[in-house]
Amino acid sequence: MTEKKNKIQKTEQPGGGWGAARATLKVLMEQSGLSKGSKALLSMNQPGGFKCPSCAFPDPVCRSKFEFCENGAKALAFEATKKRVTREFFAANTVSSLMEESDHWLEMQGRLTEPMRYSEELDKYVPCDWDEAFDLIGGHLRALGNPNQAEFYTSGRTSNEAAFLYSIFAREFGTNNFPDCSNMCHEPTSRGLPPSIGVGKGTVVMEDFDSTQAIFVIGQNTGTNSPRMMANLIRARKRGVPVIVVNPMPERALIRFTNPKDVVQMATLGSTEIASNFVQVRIGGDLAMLKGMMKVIFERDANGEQIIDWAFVERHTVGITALQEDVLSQNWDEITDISGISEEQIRRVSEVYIRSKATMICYGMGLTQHQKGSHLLQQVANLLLLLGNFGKPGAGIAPIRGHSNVQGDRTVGIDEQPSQAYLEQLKKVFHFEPPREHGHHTIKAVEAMEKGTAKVFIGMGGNFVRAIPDTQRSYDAMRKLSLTVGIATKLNRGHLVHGKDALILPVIARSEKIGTSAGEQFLTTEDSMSKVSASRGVLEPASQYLKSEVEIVCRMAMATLPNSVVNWGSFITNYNLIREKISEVYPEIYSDFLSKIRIPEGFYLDVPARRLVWNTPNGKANFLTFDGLNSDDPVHDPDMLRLATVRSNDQFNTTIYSNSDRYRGIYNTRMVLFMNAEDRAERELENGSCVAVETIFSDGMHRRVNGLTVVDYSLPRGAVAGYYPELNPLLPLGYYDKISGTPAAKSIPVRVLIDQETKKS
Ligand SMILES: Nc1nc2c(c(=O)[nH]1)N[C@H]1C(S)=C(S)[C@@H](COP(=O)(O)OP(=O)(O)OC[C@H]3O[C@@H](n4cnc5c(=O)[nH]c(N)nc54)[C@H](O)[C@@H]3O)O[C@H]1N2
Ligand SMILES: Nc1nc2c(c(=O)[nH]1)N[C@H]1C(S)=C(S)[C@@H](COP(=O)(O)OP(=O)(O)OC[C@H]3O[C@@H](n4cnc5c(=O)[nH]c(N)nc54)[C@H](O)[C@@H]3O)O[C@H]1N2
Ligand SMILES: [Mo]
Repeated sequence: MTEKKNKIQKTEQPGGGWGAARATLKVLMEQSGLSKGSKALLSMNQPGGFKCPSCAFPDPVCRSKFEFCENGAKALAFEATKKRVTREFFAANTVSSLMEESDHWLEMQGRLTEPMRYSEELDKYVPCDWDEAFDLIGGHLRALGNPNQAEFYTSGRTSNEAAFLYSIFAREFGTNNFPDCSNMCHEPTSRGLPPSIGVGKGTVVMEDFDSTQAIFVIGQNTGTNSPRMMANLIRARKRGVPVIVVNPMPERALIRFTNPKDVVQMATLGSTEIASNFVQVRIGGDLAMLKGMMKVIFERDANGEQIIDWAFVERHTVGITALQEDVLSQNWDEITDISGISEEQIRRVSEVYIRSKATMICYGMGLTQHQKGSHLLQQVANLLLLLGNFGKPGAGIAPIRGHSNVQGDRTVGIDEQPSQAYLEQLKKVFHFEPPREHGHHTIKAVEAMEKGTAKVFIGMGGNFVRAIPDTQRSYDAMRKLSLTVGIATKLNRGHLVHGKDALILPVIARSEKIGTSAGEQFLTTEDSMSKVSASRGVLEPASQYLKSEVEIVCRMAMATLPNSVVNWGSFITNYNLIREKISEVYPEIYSDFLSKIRIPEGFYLDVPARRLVWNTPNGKANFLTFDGLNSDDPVHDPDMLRLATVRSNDQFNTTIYSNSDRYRGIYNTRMVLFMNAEDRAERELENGSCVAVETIFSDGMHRRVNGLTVVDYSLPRGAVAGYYPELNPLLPLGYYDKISGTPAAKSIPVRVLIDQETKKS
C-alpha cells in the first residue's frame, strides 16, 4: 500500500529529477531492450523520425538531441516491447479466463502479432487470415438494414491519413456514427469554443511561451500528462513569468520541478518553483473563480482603472453588456463558497492577470469533464477577450490535448456532427452522396447498443469499454453486438468484451516502418497547437503479419463496398495520394499539403482566431453568458462529495504501466481514494480505512465500487479523487455535458461508506 501515507505533503520533493530519469531508463531496458541512445529514441520527435505516440504537446522550437520525456519513453518502450501475444497464447487462454486478469497484466503480454477471430465454441480467439477477416467485416456491414447500425470508433493515435480514409469509408457506407475518444476528452473545446471565438482549437503556438507575461494552468496535471510542457514552464519561470496553477490537487511537478535534461539541476539536486500562485479550487469551482475574476475586472474598470481593452472589445466582440450584468450580479459569498477560494486570493490572481499584457490560459480535463464543460470554456474565452488576449504574441487559449493525434483526426473528418458545407465538399471531391443526418458520439453509441439498434462496432485503436462510463452497463451493451472489431497494437479489455463475432486486427505502430510496393511510406499528425508534421517509423514491425491502419481501412472498404467510387487500392501503396485528397477536401487549411509536408519542422494549419478573424455567424467574437456559478448540477445531499477520476504517473489512459503513482506517493495499488482529512474524520474513517464509494444519481441504478483505501491528501473540503479507469463503474452514462457529450468524469457526486464486504473477505 502507500509507502508513507502522507509522503507528498511531508517531503515536498520536486517532480521530474532523478526519479524521472531512473524511471525512464528502467522502463526502456526492461520492456524493450532499447538503450537511452538507441536509434528509436534518438528519432523520436526529430525531423525525419516519428512522432511520440504519447501526448499531443508540440515539439520545441529549438530541439535537443533527446526530445522525449519520461512518459514518452514509457509509451515507446511499451510499444517497442520484446514480448508478443501469439496464436499459442490465445490457444492457451480462454476469453473468460483472460477476463479475470487485470488491465496491467493484459498490457504486459506484449504486442499482437496476427489477426484473430473469436470462436464461440472454444471461447477462444483463433487465427484467421486477413482475407477472412475483411470478408467477415464486409459481410456483416452489408447485411445491416441501415448503415447507422454500425459504429466507427477512433482513438487519437491514428494518423491523419488513416483517419481521413476511415471517415470517407464510413460516409460512403452511409453513416456519420463516429464515436471518438475526443468525445470523452476535449470535445467541450471543439463544441464550446466555435460559437465564442469561431474555432474549436487552441490559438497559441510554442513560440508564445517565450513572449507571454502570465500563464494559467487550469485542471491539468502537466508533469504527468504533458511532461514536455514542463520545459516551457521552467523557461517562463526563469524569465520571471508568473504561473498560476488552478487545481484541487497540489500536483507535485506543478509545485516544483527538476528538469531531467538540465545537467546542473540534476547534479545539484536543484529545482525550479513552478506555481507562483497555487489556487486550490474546489472540484467544479472554476466557473465561480472565473466569474469572480471577471467581477474584479468589471468593478475596477468601472472605477476608472482602464483595465478592459475597450478598443479590442469594440472592434472584435459582441455581448459585453450581458456578461457584465451576469458577472456583477454574482455575490462574493457564493463565489467564495462554490469556488472554495477566498475573495482576497481571487483578487490577487486577478491582479496578476490584469498586470500581464499577454496571458495564456492552458487547461486540461479538470475543466472539460464537467456537466457544463462547454459553458465553462466559454467563460475562459470571455476572460481572455476582456483584456484582448487574442491575436498577439504570448496570448491566447491553450487546450492541452491528450492523444498524440486526437486533434488531427477531428480535423480530417472524424466528426459525428459534420457541417453541410464539409459534406458538400466531400461530394464534390469523391462523387458519392454522403449521409446528411448527424451520427452518434460515444454516449449515443452505447445507448444504441443497449437498444439493439447498433450491431457492428469497429474500434480504430483505443479501448472503448474501459474508457467509457458505467463499466458494467457498457460491457452488457457491447456483448449485444453482432460484430466487434479491435484494430490495435496491444491486447486490451475491449477485445475480451466482444460481440457474437469478433476480430482482433494487429497494426503497425507509430514507431515502426511501413513499406509498400511504392517504397517506404510516412504518416502525418497534428499536435495540440495545430502544427502538422511527418512521422516516419524506424523500427521493424513487431510481426511480419501486421498491416498498417491505412491498408486495413482500405481493405475493409473494398470488402464492404464492391461498387465504391473511391480508388481504395491506390491509397494502400502511395500515401501521397491520400494527402492529395486531404488537400482537395480541405483547401483552406491543407492546400499544397504535399510540398508543405516536406518542411522538416512541419507547418501550422490556419487558426483564424489567431489572426483576429472570427468564423462565427456574426463574424465577431462573442461574449457568451451562462447563468449561475455551478459547472455541475448541485446535489442536495449532506453526505455528498465530488469525485474526480484522474490519471496516475504510470498509466496512459486505460494502459496501466504499473500500479504505482510516484508523484502522489502511492505504491503498488490503484484502489485508493484521496480524501481531505476533515471530510474523512467527519465520516469516522481512519487514514487507511477500507471504504466503498457509491454514486448519487437519479436514474435509479445502483453504482458502487468496493475495496478502496482512504489516503489523507491535500484536497479542498468536499473533494475526493481516485483513478480512472478503475472508478468508471461510478460514472453514470447519463452524466455528461449536453453540448459536447463529454462525460463529467471530474465531478461525480458520491458518498463514501465503510466497506463491510471487503473487510469480511
Ligand atoms: N503519461 C500520460 N500522458 C497522458 C495521458 C495519460 O494517461 N498518461 N493521457 C493523455 C490524454 S488522452 C489526455 S486527455 C491528457 C489528460 O491530461 P490531464 O488533463 O492532466 O488529465 P487528468 O489526469 O485526468 O486530470 C487533470 C487534472 O484535473 C484536476 N481536476 C480535477 N477536477 C478539477 C476541477 O474541478 N477543476 C480543476 N481546475 N482541476 C480539476 C486533477 O486534480 C488533475 O490534476 O493527457 C494525455 N497524456
Ligand atoms: N473516468 C474517466 N474516464 C475517462 C477519462 C477520465 O479522465 N476519467 N478520460 C477520457 C479520455 S481524455 C480519453 S482520451 C479516453 C481514452 O480512450 P481510448 O483512446 O479508447 O483509450 P486508450 O487507453 O488510449 O487506448 C489504448 C489502446 O489503443 C491501442 N493502440 C495503441 N496504439 C495504437 C496505434 O498506433 N494504433 C491502433 N490502431 N491502436 C493503438 C492499444 O491496443 C491500447 O490498448 O478515455 C476517457 N475516459
Ligand atoms: Mo484524452
